Amino acid sequence: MNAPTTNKKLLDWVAEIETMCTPDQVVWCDGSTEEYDRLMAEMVETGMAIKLDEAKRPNSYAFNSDPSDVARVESRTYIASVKEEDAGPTNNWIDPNELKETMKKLYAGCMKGRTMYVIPFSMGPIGSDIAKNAIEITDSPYVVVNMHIMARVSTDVLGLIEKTDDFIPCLHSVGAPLEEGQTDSRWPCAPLEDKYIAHFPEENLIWSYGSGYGGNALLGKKCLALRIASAMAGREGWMAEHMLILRFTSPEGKQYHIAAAFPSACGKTNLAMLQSTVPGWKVETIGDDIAWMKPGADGRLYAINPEAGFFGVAPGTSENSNPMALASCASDAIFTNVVVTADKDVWWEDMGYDCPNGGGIDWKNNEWAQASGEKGAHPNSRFTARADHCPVICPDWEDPAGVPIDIFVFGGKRTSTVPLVHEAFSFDHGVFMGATASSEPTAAALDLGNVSLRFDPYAMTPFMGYHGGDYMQHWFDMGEKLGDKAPRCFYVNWFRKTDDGKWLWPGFGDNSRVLKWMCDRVEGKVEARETAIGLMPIDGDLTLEGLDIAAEDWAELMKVDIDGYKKTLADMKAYLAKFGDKLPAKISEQVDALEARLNG
Ligand code: O2Y
Ligand code: MN
Repeated sequence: MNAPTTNKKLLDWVAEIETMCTPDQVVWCDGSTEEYDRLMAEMVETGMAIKLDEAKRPNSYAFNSDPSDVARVESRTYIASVKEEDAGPTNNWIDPNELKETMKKLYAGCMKGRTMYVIPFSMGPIGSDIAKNAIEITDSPYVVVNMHIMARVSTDVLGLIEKTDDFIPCLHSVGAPLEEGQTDSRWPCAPLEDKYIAHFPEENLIWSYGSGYGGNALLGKKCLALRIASAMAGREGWMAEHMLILRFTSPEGKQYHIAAAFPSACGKTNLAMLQSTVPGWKVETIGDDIAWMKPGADGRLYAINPEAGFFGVAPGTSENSNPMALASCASDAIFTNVVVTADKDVWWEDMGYDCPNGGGIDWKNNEWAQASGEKGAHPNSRFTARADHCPVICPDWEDPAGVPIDIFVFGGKRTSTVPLVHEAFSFDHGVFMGATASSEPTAAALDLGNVSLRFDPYAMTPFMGYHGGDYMQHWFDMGEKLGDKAPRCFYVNWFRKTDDGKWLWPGFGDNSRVLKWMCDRVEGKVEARETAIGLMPIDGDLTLEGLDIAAEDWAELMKVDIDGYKKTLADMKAYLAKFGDKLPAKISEQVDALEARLNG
């Protein structure tokens, strides 16, 4: 196909990659339904995709990855800033020239026997002030179809690139060239030691090699919308955060916009689509994973969701936990590493019912029986669903101006110590709460090893595109810029357990009770009690009506565990020391203040 652009910068880059990677052909993508259907048909033909039953799951497909390629690989993810000190202690660093030399050797001829797709896409509504235009080059048709759902793939983006001469180049290869006559594997990828997920923040450039999975390969998501965007935002005075965005509307019609940061697989998608149990209050979804936020003309902070779809964790998604996510993937969806049932539908663990017919084809592409006790779906298996298929999508989710944020929520998965909810004394205290958020690790990262507690500033540890200390300082700077219009900050923990392992808080829809208390605080409708860690609900203000919670369980959820916090404080100090002299003085002041309060 003739290139559908005359932009020299883009044509030169595509030609340079073609010369290096030597694909059999180059295809410029247009984001059309015809293109999606054609690629799916080709992948069904080669056996990479399974077409699901049209009556049960219209226009939907399942894929199984290679067992070695099932999640983001943090150990192979690099921030290749010019100076090592600019990558900071949370990132792997290699000198950019050295990394490019290494990767160029891998890229040489890597698309032999394959098609090179050129995907024009926008993160954020096309043409929005805060959106970014980008091009992903990939040799994976699976990536193309997922990008169709997760980003805005369109030739309109090429029109904007013609005008602005500006785009973010993202290069991806599965790293598995095909020799003449060689049959392709079902899920081509490279061994771990050849995988590189590389970011060059000073050049706004992404190079990914060797993995076809999720965040490693759909480069608009974690690579662009978080790692590269956070570096851009730090330079330009805006924010790119690992946050869901929701609208919470009161019975009187007052809207509150909440942005919440939780580490991977801690229930962001569930919270974003929550069904409120507080009478008259409703949640509408704006985004489930990433927020881009800029101060608006009125001095408030406005947020957009740069994505167009959800790449949600399948296991645990059920009519009970998240009916809206299930509805989002009822049709036009892609499933990766789930069970394909005998009647060609999908199933995963904790879907709320047993696998129909007792089994199917598991994520490793083998016959599988649920009775075997083995997991049928990979714990990090995913659905890719269109955001506009979510029944509770907010009517303004694509407003290019974004929505004004009232509340920031931080949190993590802590089975002990951290109470259900507390509020920051000030925005700076909130920045500290975000910087010292901690969680017990999950399945979304392949290679964290045996870690019991992970400090995870702003849930951004794997996604900060520059030094974490500078990143924290950027939060303080944003607070200064926003002044009294800065969002109010809260910290939640939905995951407390009793000593015998029982959940203390019902979670899911009942989390709306906690959100309602936050809104009441913003409105000045309720007072709070001052504790060593922050402001907490006065009994009776956080409605428990209709809930069957024992008084001692509620007391436990509302308790400030001073000894537990003293231990966390010691771990926190050791963690913060990693940021060296880049640790903002305001963080140290907050540590001292917390220590004094805990000892007071
Ligand atoms: O394992 C992957 O590649 C997906 S990771 C992911 C996907 C959607 C939303 N968030 C995440 C994450 O790791 O935070
Ligand atoms: Mn995420």
